[in-house]
Formats: sequence, C-alpha cells, structure tokens
Amino acid sequence: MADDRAIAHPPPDARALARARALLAEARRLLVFTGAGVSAESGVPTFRGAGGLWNGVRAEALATPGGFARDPRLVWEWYAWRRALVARCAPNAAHRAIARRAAARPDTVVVTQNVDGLHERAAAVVAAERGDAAPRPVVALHGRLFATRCVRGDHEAPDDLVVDAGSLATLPRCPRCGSLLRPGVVWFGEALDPADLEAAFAAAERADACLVVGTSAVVHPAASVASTAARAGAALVEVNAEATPLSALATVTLRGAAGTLVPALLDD
Ligand code: BV8
Repeated sequence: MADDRAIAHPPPDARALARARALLAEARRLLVFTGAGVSAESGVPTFRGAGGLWNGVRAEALATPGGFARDPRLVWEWYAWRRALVARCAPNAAHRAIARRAAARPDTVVVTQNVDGLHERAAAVVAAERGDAAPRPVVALHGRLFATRCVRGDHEAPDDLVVDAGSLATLPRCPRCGSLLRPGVVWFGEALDPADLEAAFAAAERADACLVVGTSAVVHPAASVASTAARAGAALVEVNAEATPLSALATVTLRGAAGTLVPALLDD
C-alpha cells in the first residue's frame, strides 16, 4: 500500500507560512477541520489517495447500511481489520499541535471527519500534561471506529468490543434485543448526528479563522463545514498534500505533510 507519509514536498513558501501563522495566532475563534490526511503520518490509510481504503474496495459494499445488511460478516471483517490497524497507531505531531492549541485557547473548536480517535487521544495526553480536569472535546462527525451499537440504533453497546468476524454466528449481538451490533460510524446514506452537525456549523459561522488539514473535501455535508466558515468571513488556511475543492477558497493554501506543517503553524 503506497504510504502517504512518503509525500515529498519542497518546503512551503516562507512568506505564505508566516502569513498563515499570523492569521492563526491572531484568531480569537479558530475552527480546526480535519480529514484522513491528518492521520496519514500516523500510519492510518486515507480513503482516496494512493493506497487509499476505497481503492480496490467498493465503499458501497462496506460502508453502507445495505452493504451491512447483505453481508454483515464481511463488513465486520473490514472494520475489525481497521480497528486492529488503528490500535497500533499513535497521534502524530499534527494531532498534538492541534490538541495543544485547543487546550491553551478554549475558543478553538476541533471538528474531524476521522473515526480513528487520534485527535481524542492527543487531547487526553495534552490534558494530562497540563493537569487539566478533562480533555478538550472533539466533534467526530462520522462517528468512532471503536464504538459499537445495535443496528436498531437505540441500544448502546460496549466500546472496544473484540469482534470475531469468522462467521455470522460469532458476530456480536445486542444484549438487550439480540439484534446484530454494528460499528458506531456514519455510513454513506446515513444522517450525521444532528448535535454534531449543529456544533460544527455553529463553529463555522462564528470562526474568524479555519485551519483545514488533510481532507479531499468531497464528502458532504461535512465538506461544507470549511466552506461555510470561509463564506462567513473566516480566514481559511489549508494544509494538504495536493489541491482540493477548498484550495480556491483558501486565504493561504500550503502544500505538504500535516505532521510538518501543522506544528509549524500552531506551535509557539
Ligand atoms: C448523508 C464511513 C443524508 C466511516 C464515510 C450532498 C449533500 C449531502 C449528502 C451528499 C451530497 N452529495 C452526496 C452525498 C452523499 C454522501 C457523499 O457525500 N458522497 C460523496 C462520496 C459524493 N454523503 C453521505 O452519504 C453522508 N450522509 O448525506 O445523509 C441523509 C439525511 C437524512 C437522513 C438520511 C440520510 C454520510 C457521509 C459519511 C460517509 N462515511 N466513512 C468509515 O468507515 O470511516 S466517508 C469517508 O470519507 C471517511 O469517513 C472520511 O472521513 C470521509 C472524507 O474523506 P477524507 O477525510 O477527506 O479523506 P480522503 O482520503 O478523501 O482525503 C485525504 C486527503 O488528505 C487528500 O486530500 C490527501 O491529499 C491528503 N493527505 C494525504 N496525506 C497527507 C495529506 N494531507 C496532509 N498531510 C498528509 N500526510
């Protein structure tokens, strides 16, 4: 699998970096919006880049309610594989820099499309380092890879369940109603949590700066969060290995790796 970490980029234009740093430093209400690219250097595969999760895999077969109904064992096999992979990954310098900014400046809102939990883990480490009572929250628009819930939707199930996807008979079932349990992520064709959407778009409307990191900006409604901030007057700083539909809206767009650029932008 091609590795996004192998992205080779010339160092960014010093003036562009300085301008972006100043915009983010003076921001009083910063929205940070991330996609799979922020976790690439942690070893978590992206979806659409070279070697992406959707390459060679039909997303409709694995990340839709219909796909799960047709073959729940195959879907759980794929999610169990992703859980095992992500469990071996750790937050990278970009996650940590974002967590430090959010902890130091509570007016910072972190919204992610990622389900890998790496922002949340970085926030927990930073909170412990600072002696904070609790980590800063992360709005995870597409759910959480390690969450599990009943297909009926209303019964909670334990997180971090060890799933044996060896056969239909070994798949986890709801202790309350006996229905199949499913990964606690948002699939294509499923509505996002209204509370998460409200939090994300309210932050976008209020933001005076928006840092967008590692998203191809093609999945809606999440992709509209950043453009909403820009249209509401926020300065948009994009960090990505390549151009995206958001690049034309960006005040400053920086090409390169998140693990290098995000600390350069946010750390004092
Ligand atoms: C819904 C499952 C309605 C979890 C995922 C318009 C409006 C509303 C909906 C739609 C619409 N048009 C189409 C739709 C339908 C659909 C959609 O958007 N389809 C797209 C593909 C066209 N949207 C939906 O179905 C959504 N639901 O709208 O419901 C509704 C309303 C009421 C009632 C019922 C229904 C649900 C969308 C969620 C789908 N779930 N995944 C999982 O298993 O993970 S989507 C999947 O894509 C991931 O969740 C991921 O988060 C998301 C976005 O991808 P990215 O994070 O951007 O990742 P990607 O690989 O694409 O890009 C990585 C980027 O990083 C690249 O740009 C690369 O250059 C860069 N990069 C790589 N390495 C680095 C780097 N950058 C910096 N440094 C590096 N090292």
